[in-house]
Amino acid sequence: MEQDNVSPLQHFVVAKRTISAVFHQLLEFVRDCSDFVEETWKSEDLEHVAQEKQCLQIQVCSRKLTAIKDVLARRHMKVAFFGRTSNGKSTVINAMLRERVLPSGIGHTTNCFLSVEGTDGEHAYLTTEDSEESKSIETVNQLAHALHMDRNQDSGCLVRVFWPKAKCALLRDDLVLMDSPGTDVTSELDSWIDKFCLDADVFVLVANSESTIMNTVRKQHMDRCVSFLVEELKVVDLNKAPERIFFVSAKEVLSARIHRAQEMPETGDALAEGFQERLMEFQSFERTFEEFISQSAVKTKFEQHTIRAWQITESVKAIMDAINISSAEKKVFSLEEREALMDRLEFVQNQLNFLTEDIKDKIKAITEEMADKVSNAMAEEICGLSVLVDEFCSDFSPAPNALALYKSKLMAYVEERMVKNLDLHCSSSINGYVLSSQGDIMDTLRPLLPPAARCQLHLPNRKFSITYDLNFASLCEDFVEDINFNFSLGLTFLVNRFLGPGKAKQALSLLEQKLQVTSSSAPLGTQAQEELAMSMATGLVSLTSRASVGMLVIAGVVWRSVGWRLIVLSVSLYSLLYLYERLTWTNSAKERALKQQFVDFATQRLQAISHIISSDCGQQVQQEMVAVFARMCQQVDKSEMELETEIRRLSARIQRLESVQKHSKTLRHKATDLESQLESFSAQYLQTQH
Ligand SMILES: Nc1nc2c(ncn2[C@@H]2O[C@H](COP(=O)(O)OP(=O)(O)OP(=O)(O)O)[C@@H](O)[C@H]2O)c(=O)[nH]1
Ligand SMILES: [Mg+2]
Repeated sequence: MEQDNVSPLQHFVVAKRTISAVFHQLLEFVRDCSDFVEETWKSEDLEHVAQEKQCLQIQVCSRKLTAIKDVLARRHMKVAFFGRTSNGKSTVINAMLRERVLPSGIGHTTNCFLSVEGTDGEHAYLTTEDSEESKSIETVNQLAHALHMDRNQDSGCLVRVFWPKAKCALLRDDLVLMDSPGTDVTSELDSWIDKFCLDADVFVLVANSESTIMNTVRKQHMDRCVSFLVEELKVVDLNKAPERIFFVSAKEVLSARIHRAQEMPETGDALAEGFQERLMEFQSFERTFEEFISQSAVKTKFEQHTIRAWQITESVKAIMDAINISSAEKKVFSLEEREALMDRLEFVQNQLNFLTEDIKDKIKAITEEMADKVSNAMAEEICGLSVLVDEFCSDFSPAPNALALYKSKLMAYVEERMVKNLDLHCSSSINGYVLSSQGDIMDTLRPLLPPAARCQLHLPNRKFSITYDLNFASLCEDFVEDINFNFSLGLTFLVNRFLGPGKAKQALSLLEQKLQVTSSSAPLGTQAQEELAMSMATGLVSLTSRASVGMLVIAGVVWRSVGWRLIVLSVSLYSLLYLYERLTWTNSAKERALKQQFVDFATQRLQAISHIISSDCGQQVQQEMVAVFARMCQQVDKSEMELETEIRRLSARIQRLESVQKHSKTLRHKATDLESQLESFSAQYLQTQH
């Protein structure tokens, strides 16, 4: 009948299951948090959003929770029975277990601490402190025998008896009953009680109260017990104390229960006077005991742990809050930093485009200016060419080979001197100008570079030198000198004088041909004759046009008036002059003539190529400027790329920070969830509030 109701012990069992489940979740949660904090702390790009201290703190929490979880799993309710020897401690336990589990008898029976707890197996067994081995027992006699046979056994030992749960309902609910040797056995008992019973949730003092059938005697016992509980132990209020004192006959209840279990007719004790009353008192004791132990055990076994769990969730929350705040702050910084970098990148890109146009114009202007400079210098050099040529001295010989050598030497000399002069006049100023312009460009571009890179921006070490590609050898390749003797009043000269060099040449070559033909006694070709006649005719026409008819008239008059003497004199003078000129036509005269011809020729050629040379020099300047500008642009490009990389890195970091922030919030919510579970556990089982 008494088993129909749900045992109050279930309160503990359910509470244990509930709190264990909460702890299980809590442990999983704290492990997640630990992983998260560690990962965040170790992640380099997050720059200590989480700290090592937090990491260690959460690891400590995790370890504590693991320990608590293990302890909780082993948690059970424990009741310790104590009292003087032979007062019936073992008998009360047996009565509660409804079976003779523990030995009892007259005299000192229980000689050590004996705990009884449930086992899921079918067979009872016992274990002792000094060995791992479990010893099988079937009956109480075997147990008594086992206990007495063990010589090492003394009162300070603990023997754990495991009794099949199937045989006894009470043991199913995590209950451990602890029997002790009589308090009057040894003085060491106190320390043993500390050792084995300190974690007991309920203490039952079993006292002998024989003859309590008489009400007067019963009252004396009651008064004594109340005063013991209230005044000596101070564990209960005076008005509550009587509710904690029970007058029972364990011996009767045990035997009646065994009889009923064996379905035997109730005899003996069961029929004794007042038995039903005492049975009810025993049941009342059992009920009260169960309620007490359940309430008390839940409180003593779980309250501290619940508080601890609460503290852990609080500290986890604090850590998550710290991470949340720190990641939010860092995110703001990163966003600002990225914004600034993006602005900077845009500025650099725009400015570079703008400056490039400007610099291109500048380079163009410099190019033109430098070309002009070279052109002017060239003009000067061309003017001074005859001086240069005059200054040249080398062995001169009209022999063809020697002459060719002389000319090539002359050209090399003139070229060398001219280049040297140009170099002297232009190069240093061009160099200076180029250098200062490059410096200007550099100064314009420098602000586009990050401060650290600014000092790395410098002009190229190599010196820019301009090349003047005159190349006289090919320029004057087709120079042909004329150092044959030409009498100043000779036919060639005169023809030259009157016909102009082109026609004179034609006429003279025809004349030459005629002479050759004459010398080889061959008749002059009709065509050649005609051509000569034509030349002479055109020459005459030209003569008529140039010298006036008046001259001819004067000549005729002179002829008539001066007569033949003058003609002889003239011829003599003419011959003398010829002779003189012929004699003075020496090598040095030839050299002079060649030099003069060369000067004329080269002047003409140089004038023709002057603009090519100067624009080539301009090109060289331009190339140099463009190359240096390109190198500087490369530096700016590099810094742009660095900016872009940095922006990408920051974007990734912002994303990471956002996810850390989100995760820390999620974990914080989870902590709050767990706290509300702990709160409802406390409200339901501990009647406390955090
Ligand atoms: N009349 C009566 N006898 C009892 C009662 N309870 C126990 N006894 C008897 O008292 C004797 C001692 O009982 P135990 O249960 O062995 O006492 P204990 O306190 O365990 O003794 P130790 O183990 O020696 O300390 C036994 O012979 C029991 O039968 C009871 O309620 N009424
Ligand atoms: Mg005993």
